[in-house]
Amino acid sequence: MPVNVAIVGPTGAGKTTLFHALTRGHGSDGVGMVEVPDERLDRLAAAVRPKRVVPAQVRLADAPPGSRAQRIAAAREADVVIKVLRGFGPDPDPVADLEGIELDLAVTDLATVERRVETVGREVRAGRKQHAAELAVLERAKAHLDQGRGLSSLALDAESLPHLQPLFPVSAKPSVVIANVDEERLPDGGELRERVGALAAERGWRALVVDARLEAELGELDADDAREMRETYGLSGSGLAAVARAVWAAGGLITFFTAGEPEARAWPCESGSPAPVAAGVIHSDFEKHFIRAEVTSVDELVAAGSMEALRHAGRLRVEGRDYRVRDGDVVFFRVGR
Ligand SMILES: Nc1nc2c(ncn2[C@@H]2O[C@H](COP(=O)(O)OP(=O)(O)OP(=O)(O)O)[C@@H](O)[C@H]2O)c(=O)[nH]1
Ligand SMILES: [Mg+2]
Repeated sequence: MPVNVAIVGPTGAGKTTLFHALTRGHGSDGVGMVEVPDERLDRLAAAVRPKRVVPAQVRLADAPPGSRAQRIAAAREADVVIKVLRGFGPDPDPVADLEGIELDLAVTDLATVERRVETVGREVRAGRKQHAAELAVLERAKAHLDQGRGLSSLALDAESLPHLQPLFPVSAKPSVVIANVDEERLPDGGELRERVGALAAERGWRALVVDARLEAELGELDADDAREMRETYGLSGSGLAAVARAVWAAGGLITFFTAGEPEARAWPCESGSPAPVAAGVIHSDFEKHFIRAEVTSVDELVAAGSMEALRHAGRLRVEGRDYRVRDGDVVFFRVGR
């Protein structure tokens, strides 16, 4: 299952421009794959010299044209939402843009929460007191949403959270905020970045300043020309790479690697997954037929040159089904048939 990412934002904020830049023009019908750059994979590949190198990918959906309901549905299905704000053109007000998106999503969640309040309220009035705590949490959420505020800024403790999660609130989705600026505001977006950054931080989100149109153009150049061009704008790295990494982090994913002769590859995995579940990311049969995992780190593998060399030296750790795969592990899964 790839990680699903949806782009939302006001009309003309540059959503489609960013979509094309991130998918390098390969997206069709508003859906495309985005590679997540990872220097560890680059180092692995340089050491192992496999035939193919496959970075982790996320599936990106552009905001569909047409109805609001469709756009909300796309955001609801996503694991991570990219919120694009207009920071170019006449009178840009990215803070208002972000508040506008938030209001839109809050209104959606309000409808869901209100229906739930009615149902649970009936239960409580009928004397089923075990629902009282749930009702209290729902009422708090409702009051918060009523002010046009999304649920990501509502502080909830570990006991309250489970009462809202089954409603899949779209205003609480992990998000990455992109202030899409024009060239004059590069490299850092100035005070615009500060205001957007503060608002995003209150909600637990990362905010990035990107010139989507420039990034799309840079994507057409070869690496050296792109670097030179970036330097003239004071940019230190690819804005698109930064977006991909921020999405990855927002999704709460860790990365493990496989490194064989045909292929070195980065794989996504939910933090805390047991080894058989991680194996299942590669192939569903691998979970069922899992025998053991042979594990090392990127640094050890780079030093040794191959999994084989480590195996011969007896330096691969052997782990069983209770092992929880960690970020940066390089794994060889032994599977039966
Ligand atoms: N100056 C500048 N213009 C941009 C930038 N990003 C997008 N644009 C322009 O803004 C216009 C709208 O961009 P789109 O990418 O189509 O915006 P959108 O958010 O997809 O718009 P809708 O799908 O209609 O809601 C286009 O003319 C873009 O070329 C940018 O970073 N700087
Ligand atoms: Mg568009």
